[in-house]
Amino acid sequence: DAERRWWKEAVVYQIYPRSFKDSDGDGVGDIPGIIEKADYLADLGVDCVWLNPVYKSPNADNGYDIADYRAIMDEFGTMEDWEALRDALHERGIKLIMDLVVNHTSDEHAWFVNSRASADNEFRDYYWWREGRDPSETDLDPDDYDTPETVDEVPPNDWESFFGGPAWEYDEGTEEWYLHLFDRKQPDLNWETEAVREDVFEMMEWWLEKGIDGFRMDVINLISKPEGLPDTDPENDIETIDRAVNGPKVHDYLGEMRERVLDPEFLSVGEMIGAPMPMETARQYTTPGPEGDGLSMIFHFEHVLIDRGDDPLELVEWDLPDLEAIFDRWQTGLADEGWNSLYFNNHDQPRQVSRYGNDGEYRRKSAKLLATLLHTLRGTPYIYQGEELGMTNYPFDSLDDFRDVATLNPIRNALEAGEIESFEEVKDRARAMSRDNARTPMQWDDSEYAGFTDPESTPWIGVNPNKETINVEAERDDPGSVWHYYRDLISLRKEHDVLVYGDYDPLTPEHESLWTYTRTLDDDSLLVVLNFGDGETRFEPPATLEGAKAEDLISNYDADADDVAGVTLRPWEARVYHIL
Ligand code: TEU
Repeated sequence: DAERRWWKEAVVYQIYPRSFKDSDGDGVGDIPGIIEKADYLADLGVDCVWLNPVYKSPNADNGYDIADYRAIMDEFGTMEDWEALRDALHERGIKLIMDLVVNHTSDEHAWFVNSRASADNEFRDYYWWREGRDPSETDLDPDDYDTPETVDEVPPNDWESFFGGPAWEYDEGTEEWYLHLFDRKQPDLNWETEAVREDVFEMMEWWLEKGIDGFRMDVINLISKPEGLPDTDPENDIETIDRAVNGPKVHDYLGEMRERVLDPEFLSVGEMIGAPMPMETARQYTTPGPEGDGLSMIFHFEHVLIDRGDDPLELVEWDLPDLEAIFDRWQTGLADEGWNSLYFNNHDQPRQVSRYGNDGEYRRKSAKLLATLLHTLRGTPYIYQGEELGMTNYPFDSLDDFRDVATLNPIRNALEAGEIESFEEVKDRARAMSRDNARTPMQWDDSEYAGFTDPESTPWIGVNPNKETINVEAERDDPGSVWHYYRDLISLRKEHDVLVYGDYDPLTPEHESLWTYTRTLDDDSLLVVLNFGDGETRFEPPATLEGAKAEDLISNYDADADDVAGVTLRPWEARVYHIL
């Protein structure tokens, strides 16, 4: 049996402070706003909060561009506010993990300001500075880059930023280029430099001493870059992402971090972009030290890339067996070593009910089915703010409605390059995939700005008009709501060890609308039956369970079976049987 850990038993609630609750009427959420809602979190029953970045930042990427790791962003409050939040959560028995963004900093961080000041200062090697190349030695065209006219060179390699455009920026002061895998205002730190690692570890210790319970580590599998920074190789399908992920020294760096600052009692969850990831690599990241890197768990991307193509504006079709196969691979792959995280939503993903469910007629049913899945698989469930209300995607109508660089940059580039003529051409796709879907304000009530901010102010991004019906107040008043269902699921995990530690065995992996499985721990076993779709589906239990005495643990329809028998499932029906 797996070793017991609080973070295996926990349900984590993710807060995107900019969009959670504004306490001072400037249209931007803040830390005092979160404190006002601490009782809300306790009522829901969550065990831990993951706070998106609240550090000092010019906000080129909403706080993922950090200018000072030990200061709080003015818009969000002060360090005293942060300490009060920590205490408010801890007093309610809720742990707190912070976002650790150390693949890159802001270009306004003192390290980078110093680094770019001259070619020979002690901070130069904190970042990736390289000379440009002679265009004749490459396939690259100098006209594609933002350099002064007199500079006839192309970047050190052909990598592209994940937000569109080149991953290198020319610096006129020192006539070299710096690497930025994300926005140009997010230069990549050079982890080969020992002082960088030292500074990062000290900063982590500083926060841990302030009493936090762990970290969510932003794109942590990007910190080691491949030797020589080789070009991509499109002929062999090797793109920037393939060059950049899981580099040769990533396990060394994480091993050092584990020895220096991590402790198995902390929740450490590494965000690992790129997919698919070899299961061997996943196990190495999540196996306790010294055999493994000692992270508690990782966020992989396979299931959230299921509808994405190679082009940033391409959406592709998928079906249930594809989705289940991804989860089955991870459930099986980390069954004996490592641990899974379970999520469909976060601040980078469209709303789950609009993407994997049905946000029309079956919004509530499908929201509950998806919740049932994530809370009954083996791993630690993550709830993203508003998910517990069944919040949906936003009806974006024009380019002006978006705020996110990851949506805006590729569309602007495509318009500029003449690849598309108008926004209308990509509107449906942008609507379906934009990260801004997750970032519209939390819907607390049905008032003008959903109780997120003062009616006199202007929220930084639009409030979803469906706040009229989808909001905390309405959900809490209705015992049949999505909110109550989440609360029930969270408390079930506390009552049934099998939900946390039990083995997972899929029963219908090829079925186009059924996803069914058992969870088993010693003599205790559960049967989970999910009908993924708007139609009815017949479920016949396997011979081993046929006729077994059972009780319904939870369901999104009225169900009261006393044994396991064939049943016609209604649209988006989810049932969890406890086998007696
Ligand atoms: O995201 C990593 C990341 O690359 C994707 O989730 C990204 O949002 C997507 O590919 C763009 O379409 C992390 C953070 O979660 C994200 O908010 C930051 O923007 C990013 O790192 C850079 O720090």
